[in-house]
Amino acid sequence: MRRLLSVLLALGLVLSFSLVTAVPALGADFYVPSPSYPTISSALTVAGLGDTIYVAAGDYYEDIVLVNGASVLGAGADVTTIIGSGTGSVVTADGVNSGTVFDGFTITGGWATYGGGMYLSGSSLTVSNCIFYNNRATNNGGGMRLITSSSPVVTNCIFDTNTAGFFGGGIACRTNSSPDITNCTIVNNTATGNGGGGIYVHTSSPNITNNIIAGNTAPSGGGIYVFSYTPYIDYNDVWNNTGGDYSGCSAGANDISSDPKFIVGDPEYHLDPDSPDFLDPSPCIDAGYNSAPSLPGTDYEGDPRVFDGDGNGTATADMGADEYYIPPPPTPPGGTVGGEVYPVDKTTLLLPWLGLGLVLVLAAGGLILVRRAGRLR
Ligand SMILES: [Ca+2]
Ligand SMILES: [Ca+2]
Repeated sequence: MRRLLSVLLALGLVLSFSLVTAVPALGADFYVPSPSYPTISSALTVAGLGDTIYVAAGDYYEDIVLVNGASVLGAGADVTTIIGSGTGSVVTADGVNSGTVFDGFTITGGWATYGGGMYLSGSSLTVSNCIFYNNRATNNGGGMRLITSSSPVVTNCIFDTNTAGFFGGGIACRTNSSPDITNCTIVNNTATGNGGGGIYVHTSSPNITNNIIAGNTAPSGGGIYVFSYTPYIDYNDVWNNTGGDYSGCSAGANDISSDPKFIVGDPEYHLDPDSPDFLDPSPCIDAGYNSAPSLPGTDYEGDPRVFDGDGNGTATADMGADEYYIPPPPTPPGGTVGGEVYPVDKTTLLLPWLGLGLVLVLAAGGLILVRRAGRLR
């Protein structure tokens, strides 16, 4: 009887183990492209809560629909591009909650009535380190449109050369959508029909902090256009927007309006430090707010944020997607350099002496043998 019980118990254990292993693990990783998942969309059809889709560098010709809880991570906006079909939004998020991350892509080629690059409805995910370039909306939200209580974190993103027929060339926030728009570079976007070349706000209260909003165009409020509500606006550089920098709102107490001095011809809008003399650096270096809502811990290329870019001894966040960063000099090999003591690699120092010691021991041993041999003769 006892033996029978043991067998049954063992069988039960095997069965329960089989059942456990048959269920896909929560938090699975998917890789695109791969034989099973050649496109991002093919991975999104099976991914769910807690999963992560890793997308390798390359160009992907598709429109994608995000799913709640499945993060989609590109290899970086400079090498991973989603090129939309031109018949709708490139990226759609409907009911995608916080905890979901969309990061590291260039989004281009979108053409939709609303939200050419990205369309968010009731979605509050994190959108970070992305470039929205050359997307179009015939109505509003050329780069991105948010509606129905969408309050995502939008950080370290570049909105460049997106257009809308009416409102919000770069971003349109509507119907209780209150995102944190922090450390973004919003440039050269256009709203042709009405307001908000850079950002359009309607019945929403976004936090707009540490951004560069420059060179955008609209008939009214070329930089930021607010139809109603009072968004939090501070520590931005809002400059040279055709149709006015602000409409329906005022500049934040710490906003500036100066040429951000990007490195000329750089599509990723790095801030020019005017090195090596630093006489006329970008005014956005160390001009941001360290307590900005959802301040990212790095910039869009992975440089640490916050960094003391002006060398005054106080580390302060920059405005825009780039943080000006000087990597530390490589650590020299052990020893004393220029009066500063660096950590000494004891092994490197001891090795030559060990070698010399071995030679001496062998020489002494040889000498003894020769002497002994001499005595024996
Ligand atoms: Ca800084
Ligand atoms: Ca940087």
